[in-house]
Amino acid sequence: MPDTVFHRAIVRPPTENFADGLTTVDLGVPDFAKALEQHAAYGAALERCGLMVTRLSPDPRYPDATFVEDTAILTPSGAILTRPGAPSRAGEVAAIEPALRCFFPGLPRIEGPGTVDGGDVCEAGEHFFIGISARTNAEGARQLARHLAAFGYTSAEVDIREVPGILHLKSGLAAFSERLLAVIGPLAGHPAFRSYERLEVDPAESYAANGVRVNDTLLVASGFPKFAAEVRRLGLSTIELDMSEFQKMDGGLSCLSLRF
Ligand code: CIR
Repeated sequence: MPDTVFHRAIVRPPTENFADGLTTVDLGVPDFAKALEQHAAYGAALERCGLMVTRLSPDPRYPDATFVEDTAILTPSGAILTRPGAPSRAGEVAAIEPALRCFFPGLPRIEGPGTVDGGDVCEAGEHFFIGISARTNAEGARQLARHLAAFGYTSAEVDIREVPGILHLKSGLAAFSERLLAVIGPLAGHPAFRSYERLEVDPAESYAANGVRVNDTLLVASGFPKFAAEVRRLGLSTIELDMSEFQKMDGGLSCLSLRF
């Protein structure tokens, strides 16, 4: 089964109150103007990868709404609306639903008490890893696995609750192909990844693990030279993007778009 080919992406630029969003890191207050610039560069990079990019309006009701990835799971066979684990983000799903309905008429959803953040869901071809985290609970993971199975996909759970320093599964894991994963050390030995080739990310560069494959290109965060060199050694073409302002809000490359 070849890797998924992406044609479109949905993004939402940050709002002026972006700094009021949730964060667990202590990297300072994000600079709004710089965040807008970085977001524009991100959208342009998706276009360079051949995607048609839909830019939604910034939504000041939800300071974290720029992290659109958390609101839905998109697959070639259909989409699922999530139910984010942070109460302040719950309304983001209804806010994005109309845009998704243009492309996915049937949209099953995660129902309470289940919770799922899209950042906890990593697609590797026809197999999905589902993180159990502070945001995604076991009930949400079970519901999601059932929806994915109805679409013809398999899945495995990965409990990250004891893994320090990561908010979501994809804060420490990326699928660069259906066979190759980039993964942080504390997750590398997880049985769910046993049959995969693994590129273990240097602990000093763990943020770099949240790369995004967009067709033949990998989007990677700039400022992680060891990781960039390893990725180049694998023969993958990359676009490096400055993510400093989103990193301050616990966000990475994958969270800024829904790709399909
Ligand atoms: C949050 O805490 O929900 C946001 N500040 C960051 C969400 C990042 N999303 C992601 O990794 N998928």
